Amino acid sequence: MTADTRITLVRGDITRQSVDAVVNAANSSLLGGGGVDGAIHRRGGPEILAACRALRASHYGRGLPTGQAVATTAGRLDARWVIHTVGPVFDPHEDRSGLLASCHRESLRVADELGARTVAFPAISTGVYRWPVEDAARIAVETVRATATQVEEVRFVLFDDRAHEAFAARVR
Ligand code: AR6
Repeated sequence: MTADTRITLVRGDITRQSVDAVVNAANSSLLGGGGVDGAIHRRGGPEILAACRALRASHYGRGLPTGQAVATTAGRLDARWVIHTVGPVFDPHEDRSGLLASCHRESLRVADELGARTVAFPAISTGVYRWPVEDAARIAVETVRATATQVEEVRFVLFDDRAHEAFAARVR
């Protein structure tokens, strides 16, 4: 981040945020799933899935690799773009924290390319992908702080109290 970047926290639903870009905790198929991904596609409507399918056909026939990020329209969300990134599945026997950091760094890089100034992130990998939320919060906040970006507000949108507390402990 730069001196002008603010990190803010909200407890709530990421699909209800008014921001330039919403980050999606996707999977490499880009074809939707449960959790945040399901919620974004449900509320954002079929335009997002159509854009994901087009991206698959043009660039990601083998899927979007873990740690990378790519943008589509935000459909009916109150945002201009959805930035899809693929978090790592937590593995207690292998340190994949570099990939989780990469999701945040790459999402901010894509946001900068788009000119997005406000970006909402969910707690990537902490649901279906089982990453312990306290550790994910540490990685997410440290990575945002270490990344040079033109984004003015990075808003972490946390779905439950535990995630909110984990992020609050890192941002305070
Ligand atoms: N707004 C904000 N946060 C949410 C919302 C919401 N509407 N819904 C869930 N969360 P997950 P992952 C929280 O499982 O672990 C999908 O099937 C949730 O409580 O969405 O990266 C994809 O297609 C948790 O803290 O993402 C992939 O297959 C966090 O968002 C896979 O899940 C992330 O949970 C990705 O797993």
